[in-house]
Amino acid sequence: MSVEGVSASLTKHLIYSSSKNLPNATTRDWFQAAAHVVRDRLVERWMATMQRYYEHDSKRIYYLSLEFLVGRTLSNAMLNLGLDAQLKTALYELGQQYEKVAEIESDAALGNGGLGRLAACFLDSMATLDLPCYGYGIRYEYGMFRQSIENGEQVEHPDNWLRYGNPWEFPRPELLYPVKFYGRVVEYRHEDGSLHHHWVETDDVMAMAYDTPVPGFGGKTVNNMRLWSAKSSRDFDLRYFNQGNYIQAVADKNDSENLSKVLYPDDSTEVGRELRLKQQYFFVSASLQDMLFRYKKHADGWAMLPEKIAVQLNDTHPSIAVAELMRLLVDVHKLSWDEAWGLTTQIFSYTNHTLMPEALETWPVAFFERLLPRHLQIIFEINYRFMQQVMHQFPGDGELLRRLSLIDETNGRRVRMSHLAIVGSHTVNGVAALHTELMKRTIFADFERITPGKIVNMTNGVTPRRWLNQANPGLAALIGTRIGNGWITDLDQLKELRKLADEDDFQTQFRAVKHENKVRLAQLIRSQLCIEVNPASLFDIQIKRIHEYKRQLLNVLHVITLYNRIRAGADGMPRTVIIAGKAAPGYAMAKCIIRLINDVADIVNNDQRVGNQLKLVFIPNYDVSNAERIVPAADLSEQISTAGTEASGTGNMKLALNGALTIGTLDGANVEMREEVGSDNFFLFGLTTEGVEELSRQGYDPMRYYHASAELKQALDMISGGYFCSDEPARYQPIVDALLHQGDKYFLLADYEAYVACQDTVSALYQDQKEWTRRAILNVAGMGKFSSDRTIKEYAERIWHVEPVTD
Ligand code: T68
Repeated sequence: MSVEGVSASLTKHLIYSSSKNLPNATTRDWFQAAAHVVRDRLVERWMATMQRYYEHDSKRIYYLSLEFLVGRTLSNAMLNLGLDAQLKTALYELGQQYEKVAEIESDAALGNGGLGRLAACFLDSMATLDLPCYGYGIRYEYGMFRQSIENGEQVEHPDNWLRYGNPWEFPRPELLYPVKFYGRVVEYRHEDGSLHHHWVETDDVMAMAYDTPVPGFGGKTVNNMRLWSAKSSRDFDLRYFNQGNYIQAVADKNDSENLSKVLYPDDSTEVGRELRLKQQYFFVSASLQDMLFRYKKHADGWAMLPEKIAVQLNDTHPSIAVAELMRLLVDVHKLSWDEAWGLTTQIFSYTNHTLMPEALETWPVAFFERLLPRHLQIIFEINYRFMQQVMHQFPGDGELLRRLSLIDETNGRRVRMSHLAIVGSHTVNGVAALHTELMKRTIFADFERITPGKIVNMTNGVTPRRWLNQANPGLAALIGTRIGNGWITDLDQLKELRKLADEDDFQTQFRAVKHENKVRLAQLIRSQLCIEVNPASLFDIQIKRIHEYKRQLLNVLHVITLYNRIRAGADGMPRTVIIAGKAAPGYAMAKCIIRLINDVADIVNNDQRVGNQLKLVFIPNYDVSNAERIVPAADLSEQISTAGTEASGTGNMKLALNGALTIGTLDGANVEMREEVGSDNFFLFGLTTEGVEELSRQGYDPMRYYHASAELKQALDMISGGYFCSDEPARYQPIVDALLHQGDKYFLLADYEAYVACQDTVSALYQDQKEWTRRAILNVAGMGKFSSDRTIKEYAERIWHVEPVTD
C-alpha cells in the first residue's frame, strides 16, 4: 500500500466511520481512522486465513484462557502488516504525529499478569508460525483495574476500556450459544435399558461471540481470538416479557449479563467466588459448543475428534471443560462413557502456572452441586473410575487414593480442579525446567508416580515482535544494521551479536540507544510524578505484580540500606530504583508494601544529603503499555523471588532481551536464562530451592539474621520505628511482624546479606561502562531461546501434533 493510498483511506474513514472532517477531527478521531485503515487490511487476510483452514480441514488448536492481556493493537498490527512507514508518513502529511495518535488507544487489559500476557504472546507466535489456532476467552466489559496512588496508597479505578468503542472487535450477534446453570438432573431409562440424564429447569444465559483478528508477522496468517459476552436469554424468550412482569424481566436480564462484566483482579491467589466459577463454565461451554459445531461441518461421526481438535487449558481456570465435553458427548450426542472418555483424554492438555498452594483451585462440593449438578455427577463418575484404576495399580494404598482423589475430604468436601485437569488431559506441562521438576517432586508427585512421563516442560517465551521490534525501535534498528532483521521471526539469530560485544563502535551505539530510552522514561517520570531522575544513573527496575513471594520488600530493604550508607557519608554509584505493579485489591500485605515503597520514596527523594545519588520511584498503573516504555530503559532487572516460588517469569526475559543485566535467584526461568547468557553475565545471589528446604528443616529463625547484620537491623528498626511514617508510626508493624515474628515465609532475611553484597558488585561493575555494555550485549545475544515462537513450536510438536497451514 502506498502513502497516498493510506492517506486517502485515512480521510475516507475520518468521514465515513467517524463523521468528522479534517478541521474538527480530534486525536481520537485520527486514531479511529488509523485503526480502520489497518483493520481493512487485516480483514482481507483474516477471511482468507479462515477460508484456508476450512478448505484444509486442518486440526485446530483451541487455547482456552480466562485471560488475554493483549495491550494496544494499532502499533502491533501496523508492524506485523508492514504498514508502519506508510501510515506514519501519511499521518504526518495530514498534520498528525503517529506517537500521539497511537497513545490514545486503551489497553485491552483482559488479564492480571504473567499468565494473561503469556496467552497474548502465544497468540502472536501461533499466527506468525501459521498455526490454525483460536484463542477463546471472555470479553470483560471491565478489565484489570487502573491503579492510582493517593497519599502513598493504591486506589483502584474501574477500567472502562470500551467507552470509546473498540475498533478491533467484530460483534457476531448471530453467533449465540445457550449456557445452562442450576436446575436439576432427571434420570430416565431408554427402551433398550440404557440410562440417560436430562439437565432440566435450568437458568440460561446466552453467550455472544466477539471476534478480534490476530495478525502474525508478515501478515500472511491472521487468526481469530473469540471472546464471549453474556446476553440475557430473556431477550429470546418473548413469553417471559408478554406474560410476566416487564420491569422484573429487564432487571433479571441485567443480572445475567453481569456474568462477563469484570475480570477478577487476583493473581496467584484463589478467591473462590461463585461468579468466578460461573465465568469459567460460561466461556468453556460456549467454546466447546462452537468447536463441536465447526467439527460437525466436516465430519459425520465422532471418531476423528482428536484428529481435528486440540484444547489447551491455560491453568485450571477452564478445567471444567473436561466434565462439559463428557456431558456434551454422553448426554447430548449419546456416546457411551468409554467412547467419550477415550476422546476427551486425547483432546485436552493442561498448563500449570504455579506451585503455590493458595492458588490451586478447589470448589465446595455443595456449591458445585447447586450451580452445575450434572457436572458434579460426571466428576464423581470420573473419580470413581480413576480410583478403581489406582486401586488396581497400587492395591491397599488408601493414603494414595485420598491424595489423588478429585475430591478433597480434608476440610469439607471440595472439588480439586487441578486433579480434574490432569486426569482429563493427555499431557500436563510446567512453564520452566525448574518449575516442572518441582511439580513432579512436590504438588503432583503422586501423578508422576502413577503416570510417569505425562508431565513435561515447556519453558515460557515472549514475542520479539512486541517486546523488541515494537517496544524498542532504536535497539531493533541498531541490531538490524549489523545482523539484518531475520531475528524478528528467528530470535536465535541474535547470537550473531556475540562477536560484536567487544566492538567499540557497536558498544557506543548500544549505549546511545539505552541512554535515549532512559531519557524518555525520565521525561515520563518527571511529567507524571514530578520526580527528577538522572538518566546517567543506574536504572534498577522491578516491574511485576506486588506479591510477598516476589520480594519487592527485599528491594526496599536494599534501598534503605543505600540510603543509610549515603547518610553516613558514603558515596557510591548513582541509582534510580524503579518499582511498578498492582496489588490484588483484597491483599492487605501487598497494599501495605506499596505504601511503604511510596513512603520510603518520599523520605529518600526529598533528603538534601542524598541529592542525585539515589532515587526511588513507584510508577503507578503498571500495564502492558507502561511495560513497553519501562523495559527498554532498564539497566538492571530485579528477579529476586524466593527460590522455588516463581514458576517461570516472563518479565525477566523481556528485560534481558532489551539489554538489562539480571540480578536474580535460581528460580523459574532465571536458571535457564543464566545458562544461555553465561553465568559471568548474570548477577546470582541467594538460597537455592534445596537451600530453602534445608533451612526450613533445620528450623529457620529470621531473628538470627536480624541480630547478625547491623545494616539489616538498622533498616528494619527504621521501618518498625516509624522513620518513614512519622504521622502513624505503627503503620508498618504488619510488615515487621511478618518478617521478624511470623517466620518470614519467603526468607528475605536469610537472603538479605547475599543480595546486598551482590548489589555492591552491580554498582562496581556499572562504573566500568565498557564491561557493563559488553555484558548487556551478551544478554541480548543470549535470549534466542526465550522467543515464544520456540515455546509454541514445542507445544505444536510435542503436545498438539499440528502443522502450519500456509496455502
Ligand atoms: C504466572 N502466573 C506465574 N497467574 O506467576 C509466572 N493466577 O511465574 C509465569 O511466568 C506466568 O504465570 C506465565 O506462565 C500468573 O500470572 C495469574 O495471573 C493468575 C490469575 C488468576 C488466578 C491465579
